[in-house]
Amino acid sequence: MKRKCLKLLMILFFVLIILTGCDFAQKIYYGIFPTSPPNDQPTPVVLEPVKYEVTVHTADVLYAGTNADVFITIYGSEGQSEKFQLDKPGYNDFERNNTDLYSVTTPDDLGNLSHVRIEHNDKGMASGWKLDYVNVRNTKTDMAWFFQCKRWLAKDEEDGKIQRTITLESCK
Ligand SMILES: [Ca+2]
Repeated sequence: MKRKCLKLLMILFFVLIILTGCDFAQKIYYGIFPTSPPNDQPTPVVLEPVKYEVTVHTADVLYAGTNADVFITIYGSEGQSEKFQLDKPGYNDFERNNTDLYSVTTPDDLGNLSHVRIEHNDKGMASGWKLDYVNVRNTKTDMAWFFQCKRWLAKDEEDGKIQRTITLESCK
């Protein structure tokens, strides 16, 4: 009985010292009763969706417009987007000398953009398309990247390609 009391008193004594913030007592206490090991589980990745504003300008030359379906994939230092179709329902997209605005959302920020891949599916009559430029703006940071092309995406023009990879310096 006496021993139990003594133990209890000692514990109370330590608790009191700890509560009063004595370093030495805390060291002894944690020496006897080590705290649980640190939680080494990785912190979960928090995704922050980012909306990109995509501006597409079709060149001002004869037959530059297209009725084919147009797609874009955006590449950056932090990853790439899915392949988005650029289409406004009930609107005739990609006509000669038109500037068309689209909005796409990625699950996370793509970082510093390096290039875009733009392509169409050759659908419809005279589907060749002459693309002037694509501008992509991160609406969260307001950073923008200008991708100049000034080339045909047409099976019967230039090299016959209907997809182009546009960097900040070239359109291939
Ligand atoms: Ca449309």
